[in-house]
Amino acid sequence: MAIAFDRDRGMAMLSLMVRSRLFEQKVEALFSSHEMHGTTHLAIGQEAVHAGVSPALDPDDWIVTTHRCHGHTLAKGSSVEAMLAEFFGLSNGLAKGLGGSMHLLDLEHHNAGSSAVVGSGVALATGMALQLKRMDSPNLVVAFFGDGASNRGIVHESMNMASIWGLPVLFLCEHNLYGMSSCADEMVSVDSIAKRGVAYGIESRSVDGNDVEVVYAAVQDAAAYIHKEGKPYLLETRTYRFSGHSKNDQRVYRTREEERVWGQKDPIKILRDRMVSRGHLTEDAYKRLETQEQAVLDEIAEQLIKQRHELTLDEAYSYMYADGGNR
Ligand SMILES: Cc1ncc(C[n+]2csc(CCOP(=O)(O)OP(=O)(O)O)c2C)c(N)n1
Repeated sequence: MAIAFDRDRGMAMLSLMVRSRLFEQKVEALFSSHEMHGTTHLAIGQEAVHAGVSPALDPDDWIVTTHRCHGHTLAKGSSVEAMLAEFFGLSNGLAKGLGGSMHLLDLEHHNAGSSAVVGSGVALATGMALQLKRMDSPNLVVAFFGDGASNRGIVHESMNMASIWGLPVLFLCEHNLYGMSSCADEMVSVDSIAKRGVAYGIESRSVDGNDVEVVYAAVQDAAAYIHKEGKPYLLETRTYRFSGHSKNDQRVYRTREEERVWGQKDPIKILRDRMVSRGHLTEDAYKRLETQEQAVLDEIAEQLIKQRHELTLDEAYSYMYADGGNR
């Protein structure tokens, strides 16, 4: 069952989704203009999943994200500045500039980070949930993963263990139809990844991942189940990444028509239109919101560009080892 956000919650969620979209568009522009280096994975189009998960949970619940982690990290409370600083390789970045776009972690905000090894975060989250249970903690861990990752052995092993040990894990599948260039229809043995929960005795459900009110309510229901039953839960969110898999992806494996159809289900547009029809927002107020978010983002990026410098090996060692690497 979806819930209807009141005006304040709706504005908070819309702001978060717009910030996430503009952040990623900015990152894309900075990579294209070679202001930023390395690679990046954008989740433009998947903002309703990001906004619908962490804000629906207790701030002390943990998340373990994926290589496509910008939106999850913003939604968990990290600052735009600390994230962008990380992308620029600066020591005030979330991983002291050593990780870049794919390795964001923020322990202060209960974000245990992400890894480039697809599916590996699910095992980390399951281990964390075991420790939370041993500590009698009231909190849970969200294990984000994609449709592609759902085929990995480590994900299946983690679900089995979480089930037999009754661990507080919310397995959160972000089904965006593709794993790199592979369409899930050809790569996943079931038409809904939620069905895989049955094999492990895990309660599961599939919901519209482009509707933030639906995701938010489903996450709250899942958390209530985890706490009441002392068991994990698998939630599949069906969505679509408008962007390519990573930098320079020309998206030759799918049609522009498919993109157009999904474009009509833009998660930001869905919430915006709903708020306008409820009398909670005007078109002008929406434009002001976008303009303000863009101005803040541009200002932060401009300041950070001025701070850029080459990280020396000595600096890197001093961040990585307590004794500076003893070199
Ligand atoms: C263990 C492992 N195998 C393969 C890759 C290469 N790889 C990077 S992203 C990706 C696709 C992952 O798809 P999915 O889990 O659906 O997440 P999405 O990229 O759609 O968010 C693959 C295969 C990797 N990084 N790690």
